[in-house]
Amino acid sequence: MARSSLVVYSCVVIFVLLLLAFAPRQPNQPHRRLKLRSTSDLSTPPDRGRRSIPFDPIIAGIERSRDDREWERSHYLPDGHSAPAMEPQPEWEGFMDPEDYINDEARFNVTHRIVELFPNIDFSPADGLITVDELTEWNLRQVEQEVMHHTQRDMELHDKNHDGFISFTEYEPPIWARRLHNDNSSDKMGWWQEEHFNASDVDYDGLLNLTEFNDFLHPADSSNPKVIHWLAKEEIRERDKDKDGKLSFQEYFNGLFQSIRRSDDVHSFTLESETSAEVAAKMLFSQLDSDNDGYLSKDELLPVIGDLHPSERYYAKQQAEYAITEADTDKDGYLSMKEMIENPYVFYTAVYTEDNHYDFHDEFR
Ligand SMILES: *[C@@H]1O[C@H](CO)[C@@H](O)[C@H](O)[C@H]1NC(C)=O
Ligand SMILES: *[C@@H]1O[C@H](CO)[C@@H](O)[C@H](O)[C@H]1NC(C)=O
Ligand SMILES: *[C@@H]1O[C@H](CO)[C@@H](O)[C@H](O)[C@H]1NC(C)=O
Ligand SMILES: *[C@@H]1O[C@H](CO)[C@@H](O)[C@H](O)[C@H]1NC(C)=O
Ligand SMILES: [Ca+2]
Ligand SMILES: [Ca+2]
Repeated sequence: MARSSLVVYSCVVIFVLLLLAFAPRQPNQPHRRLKLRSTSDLSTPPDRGRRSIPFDPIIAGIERSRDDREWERSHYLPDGHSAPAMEPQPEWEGFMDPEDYINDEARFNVTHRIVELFPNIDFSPADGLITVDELTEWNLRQVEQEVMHHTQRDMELHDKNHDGFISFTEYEPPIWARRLHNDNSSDKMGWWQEEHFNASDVDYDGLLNLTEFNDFLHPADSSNPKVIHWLAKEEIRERDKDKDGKLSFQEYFNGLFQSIRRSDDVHSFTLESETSAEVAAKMLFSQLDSDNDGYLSKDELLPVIGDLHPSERYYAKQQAEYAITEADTDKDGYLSMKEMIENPYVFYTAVYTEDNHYDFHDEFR
């Protein structure tokens, strides 16, 4: 008797524990611990394992200084060059673990932070409501600062003679790219090769300054037309099986078409059947083939370069749209300050993973 009730009791306990473990996640969960994003691994190819864009510049600053310390530890900095010192010592520097600072509500009060940041995001127009475009601009500014900071560090690493410029001989491609370059097949990857370097060199002086080097590392975000043209040429080179310098419909269909990512989903038919995929592909092909010669040239690919290589703006907008759907309680399409304050974890713990998919950190310590 006693034993069977013990069994029943144990089953109930296990059942409740399972329920708790698999309970639906609630974005509004109070007392959720804020986490810093993990250090990005700079040696992986671009576009893999993207981090979310930091919403709050204070948190971005903490992460940056933590990443810098880790970076200094893992790279040898010659003749006493150290990373540039941070601006005036911020408050969180006094904490052993900066994560404790952002979780110390008396010091880092998320409500106060939202009240403080709101007017900087709500600027066009400043009407007390945040639109997708306003939040996209905000996200973009945050991520551009982060990207430029990484470029600066990369520059220190590659600029062997410390003249503030990168020459092609100074530049060493990442390890994963070097392996592809050593491949003897005729379609060697063009990334990080001399042509890519030259395209980034706006003033043809054979050296890349910080802006040019940033374009070199992030061609899709470049405003330099030479870089965008190089990207288009590289797209052709990768798919051009018969090496005639342009893409036939088959060359475009087997690869390039599938890689196009757009908000007005050109692939919406493709799930239905093979035939309609081909119809959708043909429609886009004839739109792009502006001289109607039945082939796509480098210039004809320019309109879809942004869809083949999503820019930071693309991700900034995606993250803005996501945040607004999550926090827009009254469903008017805008964020009010009240909605943001009531849904702080949408902004403070969302972690971006690939392909429109967001997760919430749900660690409770
Ligand atoms: C954070 O600020 C809000 C608004 O001023 C306040 O109600 C709340 O008590 C603060 N939290 C803490 C832990 O101080
Ligand atoms: C590539 O070519 C070089 C010289 O042309 C040769 O030494 C090397 O072994 C080749 N590598 C491979 C993987 O075929
Ligand atoms: C890159 O430009 C340099 C001159 O700055 C030139 O000597 C070199 O041939 C160019 N390389 C390519 C692959 O275009
Ligand atoms: C790099 O050079 C380009 C072209 O000369 C210039 O427009 C840009 O402002 C320079 N960037 C920096 C950081 O000096
Ligand atoms: Ca061809
Ligand atoms: Ca709203």
